[in-house]
Amino acid sequence: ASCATARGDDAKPRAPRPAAPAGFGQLLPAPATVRASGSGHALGPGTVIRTGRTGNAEVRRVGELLAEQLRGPTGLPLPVVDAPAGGGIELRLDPSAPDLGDEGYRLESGPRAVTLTARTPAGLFHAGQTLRQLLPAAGGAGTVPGGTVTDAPRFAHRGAMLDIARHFFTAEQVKRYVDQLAQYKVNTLHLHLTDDQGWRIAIDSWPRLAEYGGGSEVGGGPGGHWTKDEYRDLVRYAADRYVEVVPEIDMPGHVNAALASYAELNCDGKAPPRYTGTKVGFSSLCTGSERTYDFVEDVLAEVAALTPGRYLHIGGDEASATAPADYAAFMDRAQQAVARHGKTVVAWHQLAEARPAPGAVLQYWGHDRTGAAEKARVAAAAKAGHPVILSPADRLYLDMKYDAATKPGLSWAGYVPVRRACEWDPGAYLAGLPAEAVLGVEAPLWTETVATREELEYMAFPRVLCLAELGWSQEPPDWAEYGPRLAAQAPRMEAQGIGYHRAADVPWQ
Ligand code: TNX
Repeated sequence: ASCATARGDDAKPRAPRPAAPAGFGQLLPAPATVRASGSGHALGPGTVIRTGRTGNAEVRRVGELLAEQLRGPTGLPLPVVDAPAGGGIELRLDPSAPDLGDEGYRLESGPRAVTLTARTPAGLFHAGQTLRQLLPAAGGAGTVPGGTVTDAPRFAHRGAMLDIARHFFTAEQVKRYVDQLAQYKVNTLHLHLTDDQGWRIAIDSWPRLAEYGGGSEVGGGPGGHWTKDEYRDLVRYAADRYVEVVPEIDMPGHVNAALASYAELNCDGKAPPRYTGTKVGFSSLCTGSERTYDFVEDVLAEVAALTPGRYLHIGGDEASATAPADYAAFMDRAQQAVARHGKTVVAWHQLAEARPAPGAVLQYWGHDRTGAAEKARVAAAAKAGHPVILSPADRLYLDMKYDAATKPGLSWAGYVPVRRACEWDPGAYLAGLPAEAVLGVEAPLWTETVATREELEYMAFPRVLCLAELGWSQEPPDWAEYGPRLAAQAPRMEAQGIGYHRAADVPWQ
C-alpha cells in the first residue's frame, strides 16, 4: 500500500471567502428546537464573556476557552469577567434549568445578551460551540440571530476513532483533531494504540513494547510512541473540550509489535521481526501461557491508571490466528482484568461470538454484506443488555475511499461517498437491535494508507460531519436539507485550515 499519497488540489486550505452571517438553519449538528424571534445580539469591541453568576471555576474555564475560540474569527478582545449582570455573552450553570440531560443547553439571543444556560459545564461548552457557528467563520464580529435554541443530543456516544498504530501520529496532531471534532459536539476519542505495526504507548513494566515495538509503522517509517505524560496531557486536553478518551489495546490478535518486543510472549519463545505491511489476522498472543496473562494484567493496569474515563477497549477483532475456544477463554480473562481495574469493557463486535461480560459494550463494524448470522449475534447480545456502538464500515469508516479517484484509502467495504455516510438511521439500522441498545455512533479512521495530517483531514472531512449529525441530531439527515447545510461549513473549515475533500456529491456553493 502506498502511504506517501499525493493529495489532490482540492485538499489545500483556501483563502477564507467572505462568510454570510450564519443563521439557525445552518447549525451542524441541527439542534433539537429553534425559535427565531426579535432582533439578535451584535458583538462589538465592548462585548465581554460573563461567567460570574455561578462563581464556578469550571464555568470560568469554559468561558476562557470560548473566548479563545471566538477571538480569532471576530477580532474582538472578549475579556472574560466574573461580574454577573450587564449583557454580552453570559454563561449560566443552572441546576433548575429544564432537564436537557448531561449535555443539553439553552441559548437565548436578544439585543441585551446572548445567554447560555445548562445544568452541566459540558452543556455550556456545547452551547458555546453553537454560538461559534452563529457567528461568521472569519473576518469580523457579526450578529447572533435573535431567538432561542433548546438542544440535547440523541445519542450519548458520538465518537471518532484514530489508529495511531499503523502510522504514528503525534499528540499535537491528535489535539488538532480533537479541536476539529469537539466543535461539532463529538464527545469521544477512541485511540487505537497498538497493532501489528506498532505499539504507541509507554508501559513501564514492559518497556520494550514502546521502545522497540513502537519503532516501526506501515511502509517502513520510523514510527514512534507517546510517553505517559504526553498521553495524560492529551487526555486532559480532550477532557477540557468534553471529549472522553477511550484507549484501545487490541488483543489477542493485532499484536505483532508486542510479540516482536518480547520473545516470552510467543508460544515458541521466538520473537518475530517487526511488521510494516498491511495484512491483518496473522498474529496472536499465546493464550495457553500464564506469562501472557501477566502481560495483559500489567498493560491494562497501567492503561487504566492513565484513564479517568469509563472505558477500556480491548479490541478482539480479526483474531483469525487464535482458535475460537482459545479466543473465548482469553477474552474472559481480559474482560476480568478490565473489571478489576474498575473500567467497562468495549470490544469490537466479534466479542459477541465469545462471552461478553455483563455490561460490556460492543462496537459493530459490519456492513451491508455482513452475514445475517453475525448480525443476529450482535442483536441478541444487545437484547441481553449489551450497549452497541455503531460503526458500519460501509458508512462510517473514514479510511474507505470516497470513490475510485480517492488516492489514500481502502475499499474492502466499498466506496463511501459523503451522502452514503450521512443517509442512514442509527436507530433503525440493524435488524432486531432495540433502539435503546444503541449507545451511539463512531467513525473510525484506520491509517494503513493515511500517514499525514493532510491525509487524515482529507479522509475525515467532510464525512465526519455526517457522524456528528447522526450522533447529535434528533432526526437522521435528509440529504436535500443536509447537503447544503454541510456545504455551508466550507468557509468554517477553510478558516480553520482543515484540508477537507471537496467531494463531488456535496452541493458546495
Ligand atoms: C478492519 S475494523 C480492521 C482493521 C483494519 C481496517 C481497515 C476492525 C475492527 N479491524 O484492522 O485497519 O479493517 O479498514
